Parts: sequence; structure tokens; C-alpha cells
Amino acid sequence: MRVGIVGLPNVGKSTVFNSLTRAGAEAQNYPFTTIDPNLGVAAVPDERVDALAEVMRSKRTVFATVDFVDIAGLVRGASAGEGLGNKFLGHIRECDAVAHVVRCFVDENVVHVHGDVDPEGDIETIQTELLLADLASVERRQERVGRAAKGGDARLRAEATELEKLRDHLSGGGPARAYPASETLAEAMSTLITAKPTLYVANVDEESVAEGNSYSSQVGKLAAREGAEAVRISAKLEAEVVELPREEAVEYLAMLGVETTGFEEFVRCAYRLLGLVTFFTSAEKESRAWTLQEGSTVRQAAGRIHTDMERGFIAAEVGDWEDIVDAGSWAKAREEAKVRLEGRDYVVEDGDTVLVRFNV
Ligand SMILES: Nc1nc2c(ncn2[C@@H]2O[C@H](COP(=O)(O)OP(=O)(O)OP(=O)(O)O)[C@@H](O)[C@H]2O)c(=O)[nH]1
Ligand SMILES: [Mg+2]
Repeated sequence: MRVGIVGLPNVGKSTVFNSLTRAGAEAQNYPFTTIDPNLGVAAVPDERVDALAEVMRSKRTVFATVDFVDIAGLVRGASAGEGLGNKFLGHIRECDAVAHVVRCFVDENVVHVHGDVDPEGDIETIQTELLLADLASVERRQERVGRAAKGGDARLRAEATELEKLRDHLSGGGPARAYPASETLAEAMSTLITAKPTLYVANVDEESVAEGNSYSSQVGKLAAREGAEAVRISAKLEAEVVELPREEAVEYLAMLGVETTGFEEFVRCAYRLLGLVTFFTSAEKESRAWTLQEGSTVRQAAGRIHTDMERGFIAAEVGDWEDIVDAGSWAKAREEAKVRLEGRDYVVEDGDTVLVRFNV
């Protein structure tokens, strides 16, 4: 999974990026600190795989990962060439989801490029720029498809007609994700930024992490209205916490009244948005978390682990991670009837621990 981070300049995008990836990108108190995009990988913290690794005495613990792209801030008029961000939107087009960082912290020492802290106005500015960028890309495609459709190809003609309707929808201010999905537009849609699932990240002061503030509740309401998700994090706090060992981090966060790091919440939301589930494999060699599209069968899950396992799939032993941890081993779990033998069409659920039987 790849997530692109967007937002106004100087709102904390790179600080968020660093707290997620520990990549150490430059984050400074002036707009347009980031010019060239930062790329980083974050391991998804998951206490379930930690618990499995512990009881199985696994030599290795492997977490699922998420790729992040942090680009230059967007400003009003970006689509017309203002600022820098627009040049880098291509990187966001290649992502599966968009994280939109919104400034919800008050700090008079940190410049806000459009004046005051104003989540609603900021979101509107960014949305408009993203819409305009999508509009331009649809128009470019219209030209190309229109020219090609002159050859008489029925599929291209159908796409040209659909593109015209999509263009009207975008110019009316509607994001592409609100436009009905269709086979004809699938390729065009895959490059549109406003078609991607969006997660708002309300960047609050550390005092507001537990309860939120009036700004973050504005973001929450806006997200709810458009069926998007919102998470509240304090990028500055996260960037500090990420330097600490996990237990100390948890303790420190508990002192501030929060149970998980903002990142954990962020990933949970992103998984929900993208319809992803996690399953586990666990043995002495390693315990590992795997990401899978919701609704996938256990045979497809086996294919994530190794193509041979999918090809030679016979059956899989499946148990809920918590039952496996309670039992302490596969043998014990079998004895206690905590695992079931499932065939190829079994649909994997979040939290399933899987042992594949295969033969090639
Ligand atoms: N007080 C406070 N300052 C923050 C917070 N998050 C980020 N900052 C500060 O805001 C400034 C900008 O942070 P960056 O992460 O560089 O922001 P950016 O959005 O990547 O900025 P550009 O790359 O210039 O677009 C830095 O001085 C950060 O320390 C926060 O939660 N509270
Ligand atoms: Mg930056």
C-alpha cells in the first residue's frame, strides 16, 4: 500500500512523514521546506503479531509495511502554477490513498501560508487544487481518446462520452470518488487524485491529542460529511515518540491520556478505507503480518506468501490469533480444537492465523 501525503505548506506534512517512517526528512519552520518528494517505508505496529511471536518463540517478527510519499505543499492557484506542489502531484497519482494533513495546532511562531488556522478553508483550498489537477488530466485524456475514437472504435466512443460527463461532474466541484464507478472509466479513474480514498489527518498540539480541539472537530465533521475518515495526531509529539522504545512510548502516551500512537490509528483507518485485512503466519522461524484485500480466499492468501503455496494449495489450518496465543502452539491449538481445517474457498477474516498445507 502506498499513501501520498498532501496539504498546505508548513502544516507538518514532513513531520508526520518522519513520525511514520523514521526517515528523517527535513522539516523546518518555513513554507516549501520540502521540494523534492520524500519516499519512506513504515512498518505497521501490530501487537497481535508481537504476541504470536512471543508464544511461538519466533526468531523473527515481520510487520506489514506501508509506503509513504511526502511532497511539497500545495497553495491556492497551484494548478495554475503557483508554488511548487503541483509539479509533484504525479507522485500522488501513483498512490492507493491520500492522507491530507490539516493544521489544527496554534503556534504563532509557525507561519500559516494563508493567514490563520482555518481547517475548513485549508481543506477547501487543497480540494480545489486537486480537483483542478484532475480536471486538467481528464481534459488531456479527452483529447487523446477523442482523437482515437475517430477511428470508429465503439469502446473509445463510449469512453469519450463518459469522460465528458465526468468532466462536468468535476467542474461542478464533485470529487471523482463521488462519481459512479464503471468499467469504461476504470483506467481514467485510476490516475485521478480525487478518486482515491482520502484520510484527513488533523495535526493538533500535544495537549489536544487526547480530547481534540475545536479545529480537529471541524475536520472530523467535514470528513463525516463526505464519507471520508479522519484521525487526530500530534505530529510533533509523534516525531518525539518514534525515537523511544515501544514500551516507553506507550507509557509516555498513557501519561497524555492516549492509548495508541497516532500512527496505529492512522493505519487502522487506512485499512478500513482500502478494504484491507491482516492475517498472520506464525512458527518458530518467523511470525508475520500480511495484508490482504477483504473478501480474499485463503488460497489467495497462500499466494501472498508464496506462489507455490497457491498453486499446490490443499487446505489450510485457520485459527483466530488470540486463540493461537492462548493455546501457545499449533499442536495445543489443534488439541483444544481452536483451529479449523478450511478449503480453498474460505474467505479470510482479519486476525486469522493461517498454516497452509500444499504440495508442488
Ligand atoms: N507547535 C507545533 N508545531 C508543529 C506541529 N507539527 C509541525 N510543526 C512545525 O511546523 C513546521 C513545519 O513542519 P513541516 O513538517 O516541515 O511542514 P510541511 O507541511 O512538510 O512543510 P513544507 O514542506 O514546507 O510544505 C516545523 O517547524 C514543525 O516543527 C505541531 O503539531 N505543533
Ligand atoms: Mg515538508
